[in-house]
Amino acid sequence: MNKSIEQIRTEALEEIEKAGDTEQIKAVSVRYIGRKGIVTQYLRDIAALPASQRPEAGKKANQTKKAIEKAVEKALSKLALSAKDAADAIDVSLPGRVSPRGSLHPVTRITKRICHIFERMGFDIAEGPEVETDYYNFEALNIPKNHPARDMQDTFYISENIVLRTHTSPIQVRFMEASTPPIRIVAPGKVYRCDSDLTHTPMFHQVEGLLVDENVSFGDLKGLLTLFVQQMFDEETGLRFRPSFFPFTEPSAEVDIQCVMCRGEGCKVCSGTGWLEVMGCGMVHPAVFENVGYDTSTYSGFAFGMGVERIAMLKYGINDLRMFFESDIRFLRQL
Ligand code: 2NL
Repeated sequence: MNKSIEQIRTEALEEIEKAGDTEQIKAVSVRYIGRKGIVTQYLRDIAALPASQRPEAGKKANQTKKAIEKAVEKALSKLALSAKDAADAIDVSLPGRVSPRGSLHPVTRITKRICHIFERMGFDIAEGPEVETDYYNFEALNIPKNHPARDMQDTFYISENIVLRTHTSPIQVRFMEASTPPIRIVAPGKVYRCDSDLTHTPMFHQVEGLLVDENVSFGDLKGLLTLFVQQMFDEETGLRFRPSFFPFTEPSAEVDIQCVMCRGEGCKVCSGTGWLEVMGCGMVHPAVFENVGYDTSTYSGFAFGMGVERIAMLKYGINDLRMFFESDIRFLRQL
């Protein structure tokens, strides 16, 4: 026994204090209170002391052993706690987790853009039901009972008198019924036709427009649609009005714009004609005004309608209509 028990105790506690990991703490523990440890040995050696010294020496050695045990235990649990803290800690140097951001569908974007151009010219947005009565979808629009558009082959019938609207015109009929001129509205929305092939989907999108006031002329219609085409495509885009027919307008016209691909030279997109059909229009038929109770000697008006997918295809240079409906994220991200 060349070292005092106090000295042994001080050294042991110092070593435990310095031990950096579990391994080192355990090694210190073994060295002092293991089977052949310094304190263990010390306890054994007490037997050789004179009887008078044994109780005092034994007491001190046992206290030392207990103190070391406690210190080891404390050091180990402190280490375990700091390991847990490290595991829970936030590493501020890691790159952030990026959550994918959504965006508007190209059809929605083009719809908004079309509407916005007319809104800036004083038009309001009007909406209405997609499930319509035969009256609002056909009858009020001067589409007679025997008209091919009314055929089951072309229209989705819910029942004898209820259909999925085939155009957004019924919105405008409802709007006229509920108000008095002057009226300036655009009516965007989904429309349905019993048709499905390369260039037709059973559901597509339309924007129609209606202006009713006193002394509205076909010249006003031409002026408005010219401004629209120049803002939707570009200032340089030429347009022409070709005579056409719709039951709800008279006279009626198709609007063609100079081909956006070849600028009117003639190419695959415009089938060599240099022109692309973009919408239909005309002066509101007197029969439609009569159906909504407007005095045709006071009021006149014009209306127009366009397919949003068609405009979107021309704007984005897409040749397959089905791309809009497949929800392929790679396609949608490109636009
Ligand atoms: C097209 C042609 C058109 C209208 C829609 C309309 C609405 C009312 C009265 C008269 Cl309430 N007309 N709408 C007029 C002419 C053409 O759409 O090709 N759409 C895709």
